[in-house]
Amino acid sequence: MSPNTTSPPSRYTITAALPYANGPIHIGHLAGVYIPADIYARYLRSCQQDILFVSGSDEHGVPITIRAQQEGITCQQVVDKYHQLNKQTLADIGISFDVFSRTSSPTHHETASAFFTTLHQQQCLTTKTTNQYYDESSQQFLADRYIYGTCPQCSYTDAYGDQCEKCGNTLSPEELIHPRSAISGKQPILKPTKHWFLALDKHEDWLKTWILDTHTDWKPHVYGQCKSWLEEGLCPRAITRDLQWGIPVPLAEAIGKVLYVWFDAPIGYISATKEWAHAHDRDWKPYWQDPNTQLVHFIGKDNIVFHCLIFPVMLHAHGDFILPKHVPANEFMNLEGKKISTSRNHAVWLPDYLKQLPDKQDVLRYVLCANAPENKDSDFTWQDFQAKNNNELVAILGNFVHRSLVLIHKYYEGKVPPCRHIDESDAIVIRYLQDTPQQVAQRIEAFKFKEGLQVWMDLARQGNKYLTETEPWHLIKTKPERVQTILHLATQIMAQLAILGEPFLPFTSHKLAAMLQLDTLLWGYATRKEMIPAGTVLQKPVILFQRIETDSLPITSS
Ligand code: B3M
Ligand code: ZN
Repeated sequence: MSPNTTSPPSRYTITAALPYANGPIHIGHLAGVYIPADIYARYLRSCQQDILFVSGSDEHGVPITIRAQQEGITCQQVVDKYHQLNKQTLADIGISFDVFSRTSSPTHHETASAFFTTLHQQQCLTTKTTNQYYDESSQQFLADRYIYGTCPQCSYTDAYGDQCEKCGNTLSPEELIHPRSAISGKQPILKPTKHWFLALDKHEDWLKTWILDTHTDWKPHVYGQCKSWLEEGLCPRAITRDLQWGIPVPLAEAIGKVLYVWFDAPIGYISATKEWAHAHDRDWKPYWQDPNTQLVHFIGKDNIVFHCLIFPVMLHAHGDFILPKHVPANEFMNLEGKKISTSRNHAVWLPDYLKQLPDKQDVLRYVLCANAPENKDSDFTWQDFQAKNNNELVAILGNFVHRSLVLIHKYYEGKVPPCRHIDESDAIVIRYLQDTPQQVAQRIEAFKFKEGLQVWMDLARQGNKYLTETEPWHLIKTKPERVQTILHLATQIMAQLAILGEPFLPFTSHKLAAMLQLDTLLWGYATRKEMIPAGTVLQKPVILFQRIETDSLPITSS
């Protein structure tokens, strides 16, 4: 159901996965999470719904400590650097967060600590003592990634404690032959350590009903992954770690231990909401506690278990929180036929893109949405990027807008002509204008952004076809009244393209709206018969998209 602009607004809390602050954003993150989340948020905003779009940097966890070690700087320096960079580049590509916070913030530390304390007091946690590797020379327990050794399967000598990169075998550290510490290079000893666990097994029953019975509307791959986890049976999950970087476990007996990054990170959505509310003199609670609020998590498929099972268990066990309504996780986007890999630098990094192809934010947004990995993995290639730019954005959208504006300036000095007598070809266009807002809205509400974008682009196609078939340039002498109607309707098509295109290509929509003197991009306005009244003086056309030649394309390192 499309949000009805006359009824009171519905409330939505929209979250986008918190990017790790240990590296820049790449196109896989954008296509999988940030672009779809932004389309959804912008659309609902344009429908005047009460929405809050939150994200922030995920600043804890072992990868950050490893990056700090590699770069010879502190963990805080690592997260400061990448938090700033990611916050800036996401803003530069037009991701319209209401708040982009970070998990090192004091509010987050307090919120996550208090969350743990509540679960502990309500006896939702269990404890267990196990033997784990400990580096005596540096006096610390070693995370799996901090232990190297010989793979028992293929004898590779530099396998990690959680996986052998040579044969792909998943490992636990005790299986490694000749384990060594990545910190000192020495052989670690096994030492007992106590940890706190979230008893997922106790929540299996309601999770099964909640997901398998009431969320049959989730995407098949999301539902399928949940189903297989649930069928395998859930076990208690450790939510504490022996690590020096993170949020200290708020218990006297847990000195030197921190909360597991995947425990604190999703709470980051709540902390960010609190910070936003504080800054805007609003109440954070309705966004997380009012059962009428729709909580929607945008994530990549590797995060499904955390957002569909573990975080809901945390919220439910804590009490007072709503659970996610939708988790429209995406699959992965590959690059030139190969998996994106940050360690092998096989990626298109957002800061590089913005530098090398300035002012082409919407081209990237268009290509990533048109090719989004919504239900299966997809592939990004520079050739396809170029083709979509030249054959669709330039040849269809840009061309239609340019032709229409040039004709209006040529024949009417830029003044929108009135609509006169309507014949069959005009009636087709009018019907198209009546249908399209609802057609695009339905796709966006069903998280079918790719299809929504296509329906939108079809409107520009329809506009081109209309001009080509009616040939106003041949009628101007003989049937000037026909030309008035045609260019009046072409103007309305442009206006609708601006309004309905805003969630997808916001930079372009604003440029187009300026040319049309259109001062609102509210969705409801697109259903008006006359979005741009006759007599409005339009600006001279500016070029919306430039052709991209092969030699100006960046080469992907691989
Ligand atoms: N930091 C991002 C990732 O897995 C991870 C998401 C946290 S969302 C609470 O790539
Ligand atoms: Zn191996």
